Amino acid sequence: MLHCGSFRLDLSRPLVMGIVNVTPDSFSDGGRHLLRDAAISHAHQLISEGADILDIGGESTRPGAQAVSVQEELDRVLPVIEGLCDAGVPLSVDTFKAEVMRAAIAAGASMVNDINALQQPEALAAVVASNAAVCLMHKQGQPQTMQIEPEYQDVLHEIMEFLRSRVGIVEAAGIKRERIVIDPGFGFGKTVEHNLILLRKLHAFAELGVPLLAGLSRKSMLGKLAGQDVENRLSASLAAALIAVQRGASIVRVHDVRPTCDALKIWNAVNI
Ligand code: 9MG
Repeated sequence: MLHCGSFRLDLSRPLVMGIVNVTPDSFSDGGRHLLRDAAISHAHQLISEGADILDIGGESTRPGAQAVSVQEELDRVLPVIEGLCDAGVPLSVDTFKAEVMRAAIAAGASMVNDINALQQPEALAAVVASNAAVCLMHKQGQPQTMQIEPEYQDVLHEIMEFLRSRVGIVEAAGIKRERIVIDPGFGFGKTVEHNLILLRKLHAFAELGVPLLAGLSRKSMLGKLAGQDVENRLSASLAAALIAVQRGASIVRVHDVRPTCDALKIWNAVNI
């Protein structure tokens, strides 16, 4: 069971985390209210398609994406979280900023998805002071530059040791294991070959004793491998999600919820 605020998520079957990007480029440039309304209606659509968790983010972390201020991020995500807090599924806030974590949790978020693994000052304290779950993700470098020649001696070992250390620190600070999820951070400071090694060896992360989340949906590695632009990566994303689940992922973070749920129904029928 994952303890996620007042929710208890049964991990005996793989869960689907639906992505809700509250960024002007993702929905509309038509102003704050339109952005909020579009994000909320997209979120309801993802719930009707079978999403178990929604991941709501106000700052893109794609390579080269523009950084946004704390206030701008708050203005984007809080109205969406407030509008969805009775939607019946746990809401995760995708942020690495402590101020945004605190406000999002107060508004109803029950999980923090931190690409920075709670390393920013105050981020750890913000989650400790709550009953929210946390996803600790690995990345090398910063989103603006992380894809410029990422380097590892042993990518699997380095990422496992980073996550082992973060789980230890976070647990020692008072966040129980039941609230912790780990994520190798596909595409965050990794070449296609690094990502493939991680996906091939994903089973190894089970050793850390906490659930694993995998985010591969529409990522550029899939584009490179399948020879498809971002609009045409559904098949590759489904293949990647199934491989991740087959190799131990408990949660897959995806854009395309309905097709992923359908694919997982087949997986479940065979495996559960
Ligand atoms: C925000 N975000 C983008 N990609 C991600 C991934 O692979 N994992 C997690 N946890 N968050 C992600």
